[in-house]
Amino acid sequence: MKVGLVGLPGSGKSTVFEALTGLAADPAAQAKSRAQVGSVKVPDHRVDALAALYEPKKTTYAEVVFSDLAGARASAERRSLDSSTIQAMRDLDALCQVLRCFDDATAPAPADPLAELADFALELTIADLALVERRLERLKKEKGDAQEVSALEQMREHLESELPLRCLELRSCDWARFAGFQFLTRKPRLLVLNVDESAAAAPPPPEIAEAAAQAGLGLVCMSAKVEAEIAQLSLDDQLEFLESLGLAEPAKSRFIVEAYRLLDLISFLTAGPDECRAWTIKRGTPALKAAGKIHSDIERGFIRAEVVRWDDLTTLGSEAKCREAGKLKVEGKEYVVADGDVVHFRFNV
Ligand SMILES: Nc1nc2c(ncn2[C@@H]2O[C@H](COP(=O)(O)OP(=O)(O)O)[C@@H](O)[C@H]2O)c(=O)[nH]1
Ligand SMILES: [Mg+2]
Repeated sequence: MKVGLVGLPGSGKSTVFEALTGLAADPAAQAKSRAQVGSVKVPDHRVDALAALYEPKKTTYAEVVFSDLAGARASAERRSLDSSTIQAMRDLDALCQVLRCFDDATAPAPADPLAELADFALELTIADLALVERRLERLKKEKGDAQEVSALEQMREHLESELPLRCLELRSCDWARFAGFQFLTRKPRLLVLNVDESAAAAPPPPEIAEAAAQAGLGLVCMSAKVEAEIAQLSLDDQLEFLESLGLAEPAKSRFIVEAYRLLDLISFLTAGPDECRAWTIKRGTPALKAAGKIHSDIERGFIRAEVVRWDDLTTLGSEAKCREAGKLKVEGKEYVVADGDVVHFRFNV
């Protein structure tokens, strides 16, 4: 899963990146306006419990890859995004928009997260509209498919009313047909409200929570500066620092929970003396496809999936005990894998 940090310059993207990945901003990447990439292990108490049971050689958490899109520069008169940033955003699974909600003496204006949100939404809309118009022109010249033309005209009208494509139902074709366009206003978007240190533990301001809910966007509140400092500490010191701020966990954990919810992702697990591991899949994935996530050979030679719930396994202590207790299910290709399933795939090699 690739998540990109986007937003206006000075909103705190690089600081959020540091808070999430523990990696400091790389000035060389920034100077070349290149995206900096870092991954975050997804904290998972189920993996920890399985590792305590099996004492495996290796413990592997799921990972989310973040990129800090350093190229997002504003022009002086209009806070517009450059074309390389827009292109980089199209390749992402989700956009995480950082909004400045702290006062910064060096910033050109006081914090106005609602205006930032509206400006940025408009930028995404304009970028998608340009794409739709270019395609329409091409199709008209080439006398292209009438259904596609009609769908694109519907999109144009919708975007011209400043509405995101996320909330458009097409009349003449399926959205799948337009997957290659990577429309920005259809991407899941998570808002990160970057607040002042003094508000690190406060709930988000109600007007922003309301705007996020109305736009159908996820919202996480954090003070990136504080969280970036926390990320540099040892685990013990982290807990102490968090407690002194009135926080129960680092923003990273809340952030990842929100990102999973937004993208409708879940984790299934594999466990044994060699490795205990979490795997990320989309909710609703059948066992056969989940097997392919581990290895294409397992998908190809799939025989069956033996499934136990992680808490049954850690309570009862072994797969054999789960089988005796009737807690082990034998499932076929079509079985829809659930969050927290521990799966043992049987397959032909
Ligand atoms: N007071 C305060 N300053 C912050 C916070 N987050 C970022 N900054 C500062 O704001 C400036 C811009 O942050 P940066 O992460 O470089 O923004 P970017 O342009 O979006 O990557 C830097 O001087 C940061 O130190 C925060 O939560 N509180
Ligand atoms: Mg930056």
